[in-house]
Amino acid sequence: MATPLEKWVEEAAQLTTPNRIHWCDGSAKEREQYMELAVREKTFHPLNEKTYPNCYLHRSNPNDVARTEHVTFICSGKKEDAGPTNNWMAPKEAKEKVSPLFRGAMKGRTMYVMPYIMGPEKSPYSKVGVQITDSRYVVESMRIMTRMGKVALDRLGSSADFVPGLHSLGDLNPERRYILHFPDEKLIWSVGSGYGGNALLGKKCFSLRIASTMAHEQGWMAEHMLILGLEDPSGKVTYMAAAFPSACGKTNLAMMVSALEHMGYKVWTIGDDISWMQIGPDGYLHAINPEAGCFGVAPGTSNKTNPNVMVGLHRNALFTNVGFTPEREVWWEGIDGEPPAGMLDWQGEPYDPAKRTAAHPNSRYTMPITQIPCISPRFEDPQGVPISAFIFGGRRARTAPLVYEAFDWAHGVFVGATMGSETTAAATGAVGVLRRDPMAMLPFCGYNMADYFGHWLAMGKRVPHPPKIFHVNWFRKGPDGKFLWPGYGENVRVMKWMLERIEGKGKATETPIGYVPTADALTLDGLNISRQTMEDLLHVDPADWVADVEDSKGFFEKFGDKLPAELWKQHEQLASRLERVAVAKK
Ligand code: GTP
Ligand code: SPV
Ligand code: MN
Repeated sequence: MATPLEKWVEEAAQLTTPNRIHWCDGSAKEREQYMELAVREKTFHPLNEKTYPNCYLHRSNPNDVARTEHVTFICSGKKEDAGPTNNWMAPKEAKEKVSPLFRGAMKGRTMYVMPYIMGPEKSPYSKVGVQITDSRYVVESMRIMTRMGKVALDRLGSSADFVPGLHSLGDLNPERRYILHFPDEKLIWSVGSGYGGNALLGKKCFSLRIASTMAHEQGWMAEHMLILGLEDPSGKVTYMAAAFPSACGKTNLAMMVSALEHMGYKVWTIGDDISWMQIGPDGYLHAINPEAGCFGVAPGTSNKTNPNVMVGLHRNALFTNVGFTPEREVWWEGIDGEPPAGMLDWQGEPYDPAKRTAAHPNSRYTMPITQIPCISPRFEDPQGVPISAFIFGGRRARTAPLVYEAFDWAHGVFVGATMGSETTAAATGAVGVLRRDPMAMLPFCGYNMADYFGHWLAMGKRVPHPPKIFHVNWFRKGPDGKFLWPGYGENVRVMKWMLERIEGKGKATETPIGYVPTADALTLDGLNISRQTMEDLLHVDPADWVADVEDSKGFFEKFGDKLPAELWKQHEQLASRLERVAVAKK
């Protein structure tokens, strides 16, 4: 008798009518065979065998270079369950509308069936997904990003407990592009795009949008968070998870080479984008990284900013939409040095700075995360790692100080819920516009965000040892428009202060928005930064914050009666603390 998986694959084949069906086993031999085909058809271009062994360049359709949030839908039974921050379509209507785009879409092509595990192979917290696709780029990306193939099929057996994801490139027309999530069925449909977050369905679609609905139903958390361990001079490792919006520094923080390594502070990476967390037997939230790879922003990555990544991506890596040199090496803005002569830009044309950048601003590398030198020895730990701190953050040219600590869990949830960040190239649309992006989940929460806030508040009550909550801003600018803080490896100085706060030490001033480090609380040895700049970085300007409170009020109002009363209470309390400061000043 056919298994639920076989039945679903059969249905998908009837709809898309491929020439043949291939079940991916995830083996090295399979990769080799596919790569040969993919190179022949120019989906991939092999890089220099000496300097980048087993690495390939891919150029996507220029209209398909980032996530497209306007065509991403949550197809819950009721509109209210998707909430005011998601696009919604009724499930039946969505299927009627999008089925025709899948009909016959794989004619003359191969359908690949990829079973995959999100999470360590042996972890009880891991989950199985199966993606169908007609894109070899997607197959090779999923091979890196997940535990794909036989290993997943073995785990699944004949069970129906998997998240199906149907994907086809379609005709790559943005007018016929849809990314649909059916939270009731735990099903994903994606058509018309080959881009990462739209097409690698294990990533944002499953591990965040669908998983967040599962987590809500089952009492755990699926978050857009990196996971790292900070080792102190005694060798003790404290684990933290941080939620920053897309292209706001998760990968870089997770893999940083600590500027305080000589003092014994070192960072170990567990994950750089997504965290699944359950309450462990020790009363801490335990986090696993569902992914096996890293899909990172290329521009700005260099031996200076992120040497760990630079080591990692010299083998078995894919590069998407970066520059290509005559030596068959990759190049992007910020990699260091002058643009090499004779380079092709990301569209495959001779590089001309007057025309376009060498690499697309959202160009990416894809590599097995275990290739970075700082991968944590607990990366595969089935029980995950206990989390002592949550860090929220975003790009704020002003307003938010370098770091502050929330007063308690409920206040921390408020801090996360009112997070603001200037938009980036990771999604299509304007760049640099301030938008509210709660917990960095605005584009990734699979249900009504008001209920999501309620879930966060409830989790705080259920977790015996909830993480402390912090907020950071590496992107504050001075009047000259330049970043005030050097960032990258220097961010460990801020993490060290957090560690001290977790341990009940670390000096702080109480401000209306939370605890801010005193001017002398951060270890600044070896860093050439003026006292004035530090004061500017840590400054809490009441006028800016009054404006911010006003803006977050408008955001909260979108949720109507559904917004938890606790968040309105926090909002009023912040407003009155700011008021008090203003009165005291007069
Ligand atoms: P996604 O993968 O899209 O979710 O992005 P991310 O959050 O992982 O961001 P990533 O670490 O890739 O950084 C995005 C951009 O911000 C890159 O161009 C980095 O060079 C830059 N960046 C990262 N950390 C810092 C920092 O501490 N300071 C400054 N100024 N820039 C940073
Ligand atoms: C993001 O945009 O947050 C990314 C890239 O990490 S993608 O996987 O495309 O979502
Ligand atoms: Mn990243």
